[in-house]
Amino acid sequence: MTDDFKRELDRLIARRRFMKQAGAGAAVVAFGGALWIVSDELTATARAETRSDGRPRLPPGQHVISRLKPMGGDVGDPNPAHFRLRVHGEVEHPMTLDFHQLLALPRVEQSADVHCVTRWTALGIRWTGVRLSEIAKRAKITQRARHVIFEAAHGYTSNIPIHEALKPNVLVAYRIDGHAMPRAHGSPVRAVVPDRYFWKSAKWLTSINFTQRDEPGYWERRGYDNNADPWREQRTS
Ligand SMILES: Nc1nc2c(c(=O)[nH]1)N[C@H]1C(S)=C(S)[C@@H](COP(=O)(O)O)O[C@H]1N2
Ligand SMILES: [Mo]
Repeated sequence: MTDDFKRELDRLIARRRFMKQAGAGAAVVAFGGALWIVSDELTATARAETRSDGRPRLPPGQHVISRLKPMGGDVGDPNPAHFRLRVHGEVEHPMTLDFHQLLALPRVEQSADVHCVTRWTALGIRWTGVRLSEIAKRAKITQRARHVIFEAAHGYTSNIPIHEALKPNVLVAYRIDGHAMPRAHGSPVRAVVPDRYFWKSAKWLTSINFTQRDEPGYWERRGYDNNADPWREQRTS
């Protein structure tokens, strides 16, 4: 089986599973020639669930869809052989990792929900990658590091405070749901910050800058909220 075929098969199986849980209140939406399912029942269920931090699983104003939707952006070079990740700024050991060096770092596989500011949420996406905290430890961030700026292809950036960046659920990810990162979702490597709206999760990641001062990113300079906490509905500023 080719990778594409396996991916398509997994997608069909996942859709079937989602359809079974979605119940009567399911609607099918077409987007760019593909299908997504929106489920009132799964939305209600996720709203009733409680996370370990006491928050409801589903942030206010969100509805559950069957899987990630590619949201576009200025696509970067997907070739892992060309990949370099520069780690710089407030670090004692600046470094540049190629794809193999990134893969050699302690790997975690964990599922996380994704909340897009356009009001869809995808539950339980399985991400594989390296914790940002692991990279911070290896680069030896200094006491002055207060913010993380993700830098991506064609000048896209996003910013998060250091306490958010060092949470164990924040990843530099290279696989989604057991498959290599698809091009539309940031191949070969993207950031994943599950507890912020998804625009903070820079795709086609090229560098990580630890800074003393905050540097509002691409969307933050265009009217989106600097903090972007979905549970406080920090959508626009
Ligand atoms: N490099 C880069 N990363 C990016 C973007 C972008 O335009 N360029 N868009 C952001 C926005 S607005 C969203 S909603 C998510 C979408 O990720 P997805 O396409 O995997 O769903 O990626 C974020 N990361
Ligand atoms: Mo977005």
